[in-house]
Amino acid sequence: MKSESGNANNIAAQVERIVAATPVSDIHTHLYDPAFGELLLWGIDDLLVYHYLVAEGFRYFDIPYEKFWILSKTQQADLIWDALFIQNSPISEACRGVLTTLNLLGLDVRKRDLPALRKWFADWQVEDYITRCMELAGVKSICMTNSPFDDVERPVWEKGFHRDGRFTAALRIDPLLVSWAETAPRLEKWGYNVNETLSEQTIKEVRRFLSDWTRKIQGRYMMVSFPPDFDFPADNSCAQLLEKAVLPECRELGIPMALMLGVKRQVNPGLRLAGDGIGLSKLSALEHLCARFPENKFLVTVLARENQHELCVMARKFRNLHIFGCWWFTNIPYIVDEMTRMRLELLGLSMTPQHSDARVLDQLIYKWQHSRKLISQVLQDKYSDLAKTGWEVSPEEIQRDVQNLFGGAFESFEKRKT
Ligand code: FIX
Ligand code: ZN
Repeated sequence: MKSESGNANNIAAQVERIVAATPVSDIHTHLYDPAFGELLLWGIDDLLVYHYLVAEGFRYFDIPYEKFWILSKTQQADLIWDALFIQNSPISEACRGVLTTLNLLGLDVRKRDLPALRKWFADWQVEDYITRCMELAGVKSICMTNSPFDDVERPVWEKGFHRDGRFTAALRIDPLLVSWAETAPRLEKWGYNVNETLSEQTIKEVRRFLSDWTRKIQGRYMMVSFPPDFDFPADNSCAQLLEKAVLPECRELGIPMALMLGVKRQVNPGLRLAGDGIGLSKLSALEHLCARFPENKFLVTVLARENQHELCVMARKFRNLHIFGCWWFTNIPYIVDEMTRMRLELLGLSMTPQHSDARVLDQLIYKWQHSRKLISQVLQDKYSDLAKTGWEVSPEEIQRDVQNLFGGAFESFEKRKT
């Protein structure tokens, strides 16, 4: 007969093996199909100038912001490398991530030799490198963030291209909801008969815009990020457009609406992309949306740690709410561990614990390596708690559960009729 600790070791090893080997669908990234050319970032310099590292670099730099921004990418990367890896040990999650990535790519990080790293990357072709990164990260599909409001991205869609089947799309509509006054004239220019007042005609045309673009990109969901003060219901264009155009169109197309709540854009504009902050969201707005639109599906992540518990409880009340990912400032081991435990304890397996939010292809490697380790540890604890009651999970059951966490639960949510 096996001892109790022998069984526990066995389960732990099985969970570790299964979590490491199960491919994941990454449901939110800022990566692009290679057809978008320069928009797909990769390589050591892009890893180093990631906005997470820019923000950390400025804790040490003493040059003015503008002096940094006029430097070339290589020069910026040199400064960040020196401040965050050479002058100080690279302990932060974003720094450690660069090293995990390099290490798993088979590079010797001990040498601290940036020119040699650059040489190694220069030998890759992007198509091969995508395959290598996805293999190492165990990622089977990458959902992009696609904005018709991006002047570099839009023409690529308009011209058309042969899709890489590993990349799926999501329609990002922040400007439409967050700054309607500036966005209306753009829609008008693109042939939609709208004006600033939200007349019936305008609503109809906004819906046509959403439908055209969702179909063009084959969007899996529409998405928006909102500041902490987002409210619903409310007497403003954002709430009106959401209620009258966006949600009805999501219903019509049968796709979820993703809400990313709690980002305070540009609290420090000098930092550019690195200058966004955080605030506590008013989740009663989400509660109203879930209750009032049971036929809409909401895919939600919140930025503030202090909002996480309330969000989990809300997902217990509304099955049209699917929570996902440890977004941005919460994607650090300390908080991922806490959030993953809390979500599993409150929701079981009916959620998607992580997305990568990768902006640079190679980041898939570290983001998934780090997340897998944490998710595996939490699952091991949970299954071993079950084992204490006599309930033993089989490898097939573990596999099923992990598949759900790594994209299966999200797919069921997508398919579910409301
Ligand atoms: O709004 C978003 O999708 C955010 O993830 C980004 O805007 C943010 O800059 C980011 O990269 C966070 O990880
Ligand atoms: Zn994002």
